[in-house]
Amino acid sequence: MPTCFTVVPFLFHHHDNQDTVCAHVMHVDSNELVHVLSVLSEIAALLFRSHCAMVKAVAVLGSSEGVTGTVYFSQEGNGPTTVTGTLSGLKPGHHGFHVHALGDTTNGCLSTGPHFNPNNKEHGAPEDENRHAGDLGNVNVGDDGTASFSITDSQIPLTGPNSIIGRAVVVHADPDDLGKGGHELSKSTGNAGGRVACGKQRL
Ligand SMILES: [Cu+2]
Ligand SMILES: [Zn+2]
Repeated sequence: MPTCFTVVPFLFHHHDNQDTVCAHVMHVDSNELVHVLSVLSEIAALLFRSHCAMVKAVAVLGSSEGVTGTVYFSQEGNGPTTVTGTLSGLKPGHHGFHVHALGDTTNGCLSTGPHFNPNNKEHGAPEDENRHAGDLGNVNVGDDGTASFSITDSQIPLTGPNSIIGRAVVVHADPDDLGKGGHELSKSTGNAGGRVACGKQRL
């Protein structure tokens, strides 16, 4: 449950106390009442901004292999991040889809580093407890070579110490085995093969 939705009840929870405050303030002149109300509303606005602000980012994917795509990220307050996007120029089937640690594309997608892994976990599926934060599973590409997808994930915030802004999203040549393929690379990369497209998350 995003903090957003708990702030408003929290304010109302204190309503009884505010009534007492207001009743007390009624004995004072109206200018002071206006002042108190404006301070209260400023506090409410501040709480709303810090807990409910919507942050958005976009990654435009580049590729040396003719793959194109755009991926949008949005997060409200401390809630989960929604990832929506479209890709084209891929071979049909599943393709590993991850946030990698770096936004460096000076050597193509190779320089984006390993999967973003701030908690030192093993590679896994998005729903696993033991997973890299950047493990977003697979995108499914249709026979026409395109994919459009919508993913909701709680481990890829757009603010704070584990923010993914400035890092890169990467699409792989092969399916991600989600850590369960028994390959020597399963627990580190999901054995998802080459990096066919990538782009850096920008505000
Ligand atoms: Cu990857
Ligand atoms: Zn991983």
